[in-house]
Amino acid sequence: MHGSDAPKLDMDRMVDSVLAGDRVALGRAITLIESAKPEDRARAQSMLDRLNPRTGNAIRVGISGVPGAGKSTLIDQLGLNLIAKGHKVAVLAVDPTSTRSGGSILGDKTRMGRLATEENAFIRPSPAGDSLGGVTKTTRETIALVEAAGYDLVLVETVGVGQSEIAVANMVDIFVVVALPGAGDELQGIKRGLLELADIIAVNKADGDNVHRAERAAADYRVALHILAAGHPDWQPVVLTVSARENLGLDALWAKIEERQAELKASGALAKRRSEQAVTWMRELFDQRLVASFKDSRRAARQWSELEAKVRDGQVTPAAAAEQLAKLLGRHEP
Ligand SMILES: Nc1nc2c(ncn2[C@@H]2O[C@H](COP(=O)(O)OP(=O)(O)OP(=O)(O)O)[C@@H](O)[C@H]2O)c(=O)[nH]1
Ligand SMILES: [Mg+2]
Repeated sequence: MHGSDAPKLDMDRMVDSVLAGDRVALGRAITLIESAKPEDRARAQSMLDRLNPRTGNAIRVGISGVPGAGKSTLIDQLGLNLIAKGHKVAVLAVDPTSTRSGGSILGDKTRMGRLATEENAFIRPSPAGDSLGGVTKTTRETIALVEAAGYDLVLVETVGVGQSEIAVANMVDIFVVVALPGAGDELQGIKRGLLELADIIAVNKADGDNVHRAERAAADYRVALHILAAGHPDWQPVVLTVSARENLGLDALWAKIEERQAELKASGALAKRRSEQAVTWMRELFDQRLVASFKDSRRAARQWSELEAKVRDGQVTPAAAAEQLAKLLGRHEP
């Protein structure tokens, strides 16, 4: 065997093992796509290209909600229920704050402790210390990998307090917002922007003394959504009450998810949504690449930091600075 064949054979083996559902290979493949080294990026891209025909077969569900709403507990229980029905469940996270807050969304493994030990579950925390753009890229590519590995349900957890929920909404088929019980019109701190992304709102912790409050919160959400959804005939969000801890209402939640997915598929909306997502994704990647290669140019980098300082001091307006930088794009120099 020639030495130069080794990387190719290595890649063949990795692709075959991922397709065979080998968890170790899947873990290695994800590590490869998380890598920022240029040589790894080329290998990652060729791996993704080869796996591409075997992707797209999962139901992709985003799970968002304020901190403490019970997202992880819900994913743990729902995941177990679905594994019992014969599904293979992958759980990913989009959490660009994981280093700042000192713990990843899934770092607290106890909340998914039961699912984590299941043969047919694959849990991958958000890569630490990356920007939202970086985490988004990794998560999208990881969705493709787990689909190629035979997982038929992908759950993506994210906290609904920043931009990450929009990033997640742009990579899933169905977006679920986990809400807390509690009456009152402030709707427990959930931003309108988050509600507008929701296909399903699951008011969680509908157990013990909370049952009544959860029902009232659900009624409040129905009213709020009814108003928000006016003028959007394609958007018909539903509200359910569940208890992740007591495993109540989760079958109904799953039935809704499956029903929605089936409707989307039958009407062609799913294919449309996914191709729109692909185009948006291409644009985002291009923007990222453009900015990165621009900053790689020494002259541009120098100008960039000088102008940034001037904008900070108020010497130059942001618009004028952007205009000056854009002019550099027309010139070709290292
Ligand atoms: N009573 C009750 N408590 C619950 C339920 N689901 C979750 N909890 C509790 O709520 C707390 C937060 O649960 P998590 O699942 O970690 O919530 P999360 O939304 O994933 O939180 P972050 O990842 O920190 O944003 C924990 O103490 C859970 O035990 C439920 O259905 N009923
Ligand atoms: Mg969590």
